[in-house]
Amino acid sequence: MTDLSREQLLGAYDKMSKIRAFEDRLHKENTTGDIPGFIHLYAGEEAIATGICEHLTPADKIASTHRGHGHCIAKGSDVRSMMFEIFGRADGLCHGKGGSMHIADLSVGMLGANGIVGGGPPLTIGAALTAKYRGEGNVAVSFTGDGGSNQGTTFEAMNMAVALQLPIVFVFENNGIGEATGADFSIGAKSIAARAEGFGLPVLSVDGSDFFDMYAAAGEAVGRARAGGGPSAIEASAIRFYGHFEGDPGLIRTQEQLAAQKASKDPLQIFRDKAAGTVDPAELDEIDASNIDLVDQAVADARAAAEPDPSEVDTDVYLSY
Ligand SMILES: Cc1ncc(C[n+]2csc(CCOP(=O)(O)OP(=O)(O)O)c2C)c(N)n1
Repeated sequence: MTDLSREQLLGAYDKMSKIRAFEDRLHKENTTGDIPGFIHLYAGEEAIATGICEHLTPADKIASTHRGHGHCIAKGSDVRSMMFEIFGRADGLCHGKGGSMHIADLSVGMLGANGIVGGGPPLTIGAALTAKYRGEGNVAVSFTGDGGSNQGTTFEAMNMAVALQLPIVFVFENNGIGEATGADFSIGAKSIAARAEGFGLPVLSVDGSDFFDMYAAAGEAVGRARAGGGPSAIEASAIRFYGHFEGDPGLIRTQEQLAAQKASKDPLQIFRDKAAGTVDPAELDEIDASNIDLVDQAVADARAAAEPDPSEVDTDVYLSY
């Protein structure tokens, strides 16, 4: 099944379970009206970010999308500081000034969530170029949705990555929908993978609901980049469990369709099924319970914490060189 040790398996499950606990809780918290700004939840896509980030070090850089909490957690950001950030608190990861859609954590190589669909790939090109010139074996990864895969910025980035043979992996998270537009309609060529191949990238198409598939593909692509073998792309299919944003009535699919999708494409359940025999389900239950507690405490602390002082409105915003 995999060459991962039991400890590595538990560590990977812990990340996916943290993402799920975080997102499920935010789904509830958002209804209170106490969270400033929009939030987009990553539940259902946990295996994609985790499968990739298990191959990365803090010196490797990732660029996220507007759906960025899972990428942050998988890259190693502190869940409590993330919750503070999403509640707009002074002690948040970005001192409460980024919120959900611009959350970033340079300490772990997470260059940021991004309100500009297709904004991540060009950012990652910069990081990959830096990595190549420094020659320290670091890599860059961009996460992009099926909608973002149609952006001109993404095309330019893929072309530049191939032309310059950069150490980069383009991960396309194909959840089948961009806001309320089906990928089968918006992708003229009908295949993200074939289009990426057209740019000269080696491409792997995987079930992004399956951590083990994702981990194997990521190992190949990240390994190639790290060894100086150039860029790759991965098209990972998955479903999102919630609406496009919190507050979206989700009319694009019926509750029955969603329930059927969740029953067959739940990354945590797929992990449990595949890891049975290697990992005791009771250990995974304990991980889930401890992550629910962690998030519980993070919400309570964030709610009680101070907002940034108005006098600091323009700090952390501009950078001088
Ligand atoms: C340049 C730009 N165009 C449009 C939007 C509005 N918008 C926000 S999210 C989104 C859909 C993105 O879909 P996808 O890339 O598939 O990611 P998903 O939401 O499915 O994770 C759109 C069109 C935007 N934020 N930026």
